[in-house]
Amino acid sequence: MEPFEKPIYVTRPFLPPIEEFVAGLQEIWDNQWLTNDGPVLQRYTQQLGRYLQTDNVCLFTNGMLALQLGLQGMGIAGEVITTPFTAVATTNALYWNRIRPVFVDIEPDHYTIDPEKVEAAITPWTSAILAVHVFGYPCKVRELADVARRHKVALIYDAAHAFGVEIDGRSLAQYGDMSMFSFHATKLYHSIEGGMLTFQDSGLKQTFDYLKNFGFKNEVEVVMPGTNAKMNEMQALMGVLVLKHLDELVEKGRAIETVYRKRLADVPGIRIPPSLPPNVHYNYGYMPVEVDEAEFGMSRDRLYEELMELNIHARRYFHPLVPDFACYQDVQTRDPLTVARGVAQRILTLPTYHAISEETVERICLYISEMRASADSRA
Ligand code: T4K
Repeated sequence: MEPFEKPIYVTRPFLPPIEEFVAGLQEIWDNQWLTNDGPVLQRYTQQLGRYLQTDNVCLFTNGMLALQLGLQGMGIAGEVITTPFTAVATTNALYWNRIRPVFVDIEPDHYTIDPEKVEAAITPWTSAILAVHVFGYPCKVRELADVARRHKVALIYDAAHAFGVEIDGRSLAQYGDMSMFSFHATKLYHSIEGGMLTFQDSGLKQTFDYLKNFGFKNEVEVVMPGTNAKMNEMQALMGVLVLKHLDELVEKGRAIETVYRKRLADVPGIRIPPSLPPNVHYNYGYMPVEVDEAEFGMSRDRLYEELMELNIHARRYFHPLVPDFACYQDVQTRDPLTVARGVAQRILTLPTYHAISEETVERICLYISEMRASADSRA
């Protein structure tokens, strides 16, 4: 097995033609307006609103701050029921609001929070559910909405991975009370760094605008102790330009996923999450698989290392589980998180992005199946 000459990363950002970015920069130069609700940001906000069919859009410098300020602006406090199988940013957003995370288990197919476990964990102190459309796989939105309604708690989605995902032709932004989308460079759709909140209560817009700009109402009035979480004009420009290419990025991701599914389907010990139902329009931003050590003949970590030797930089998103990080170990968890712990031990996210060739994906799959075969011959 020959290593790849250049590293094959888990993802690479899509960059629009540089001439388009330079033309946009010229406008920013002419405006001499770099941040603080500039004209490019305003145009971008409107564009996103049209795309998502909502006026309730607020942009931030990154997804973590968007979620943190979103929770603050909604007045979420006490306990929030959330998933352990996510990027630590989800839980950190609770931490920065002094909210206690209550971790409950996930469902095994697509790794999203289990609505029955959520309902069982509700207490008088619960103010919200914070669910994650992890890898862009939609949560069980109807079941979660029922639980939230029955118990009168807010339903908030970390949709960091889910820009472009739709159920029944409706963007995931239309579900729940508020959703946060990350536009970080490692996401299928990005604005270099960036974050967006979408929400149902239009009254929140003003609060979010205050919170991301120190709490300023005007030059002489500060109405709440906000922070600085504004998106700048260069980020907005990148967001505008990448948006034009979203459909091609999704289509490319779909083609790559098809190759992985075909080539890995018969490799014993490699499990690919089931295809999503036809009413879901997926964005193909991630390619997670699970490695069953007994069946594959090699642990997930060993496979990760062997791939690294071949210059294939797969990632173990999301291992360790958030409650297992040192800084969260004193958070009491009643749920043993059996499914999440198993998934975190087995998960491996394989490279997928617009510029990866199908030949490269074929070669990655071939190496994985050869490793399985050599594990067999050693046995
Ligand atoms: N909620 C969830 C569920 C999230 O996953 C995240 C972020 C957030 C909230 C918070 O959203 P943001 O505040 O980030 O908007 C990455 C990202 O930094 C992070 O955005 C993301 N989740 C997390 C899952 O992944 P790392 O540590 O894996 O990134 P890094 O630097 O190792 O990059 C991964 C690979 O991408 C590299 O091996 C090479 C490639 N890469 C990366 C960058 C930055 C490039 O080719 N070019 C680049 O510019 O965290």
